[in-house]
Amino acid sequence: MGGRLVNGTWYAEGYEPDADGRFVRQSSVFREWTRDTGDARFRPEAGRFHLFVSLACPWAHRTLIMRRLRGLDQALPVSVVHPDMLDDGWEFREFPGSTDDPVLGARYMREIYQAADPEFTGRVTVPVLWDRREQTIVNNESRDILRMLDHDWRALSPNPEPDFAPEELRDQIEATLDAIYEPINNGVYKCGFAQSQTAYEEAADGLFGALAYWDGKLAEQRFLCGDRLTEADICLYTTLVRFDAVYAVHFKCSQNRIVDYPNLWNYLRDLYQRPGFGETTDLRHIRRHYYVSHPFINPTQHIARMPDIDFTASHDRFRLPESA
Ligand SMILES: N[C@@H](CCC(=O)N[C@@H](CS)C(=O)NCC(=O)O)C(=O)O
Repeated sequence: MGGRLVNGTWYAEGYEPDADGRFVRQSSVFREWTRDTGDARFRPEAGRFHLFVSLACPWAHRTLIMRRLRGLDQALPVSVVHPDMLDDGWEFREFPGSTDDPVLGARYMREIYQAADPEFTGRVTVPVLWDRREQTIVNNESRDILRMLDHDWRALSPNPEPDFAPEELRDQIEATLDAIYEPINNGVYKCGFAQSQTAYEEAADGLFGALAYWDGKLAEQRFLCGDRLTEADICLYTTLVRFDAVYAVHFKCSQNRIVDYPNLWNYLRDLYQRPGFGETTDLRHIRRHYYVSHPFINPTQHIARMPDIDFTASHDRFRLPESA
């Protein structure tokens, strides 16, 4: 469930829908940028910055994939919150795969926001990119952090290539990121958190319409933007890999499962089996987080069984061309 800081004070509270019962996601507030130029305020440097994530969260997961693809594990340390997000919001507490906070020694993620801005108003979300030098949050928007790690951290990266948002595909990548965001990435939440039947139907129509569209596209091309793996694939992956285990049940995204879409399902296995993807996917954190953290939609907090699906099974995507 989580809560909200109001002028720096914490209140446990759920999500306020719009007048028609629709889930409304707040916009990210910290939007500074790390730049690799001599005069930059936030210049990438090994050990200066710190990434706060949840392994359950699809937004944070995007940044973990790029961090791994760029081999930034040493240069950009990470802290992982406990999967439960209840009245105190995200916490640093013992759980397999979770860590403490070596930066501020915080017990709660909200302390990181309070340290950045004692008067902060808003929800306490992950991912967060923290600057140890200025003791502040640089950015808490996954799409920005993904782009920064892709483009602005190359000098620190043992694998600076390929570019996952190359100039010649940039407009198409931005358009694709926008196209999948509302109906799919945010759409699963809009299904799950809808507070009226109409709001739910609207979200489900958008979601399953978009899944059918991309399943059709992926019949003829290996990736969302053609024959190159891009940031758009990373952003779709983190929703798809959670879908059958969680969203189909917990968020009532029940019309079809991903395994029912031949191209999406093969595409998902293709991505899972690449470096950076499967290895950053923690279904234990994912399943525990969702089923436990939203008692208003799952009051028993029981964790539904893992469906019998195998992300490591062979796939048919090699039939489609891929360029590096
Ligand atoms: N627009 C943000 C969204 C991040 C976000 O909403 N993260 C969720 C976890 S999946 C969160 O921390 N929610 C806490 C809350 O809403 O209280 C991004 O993409 O980084």
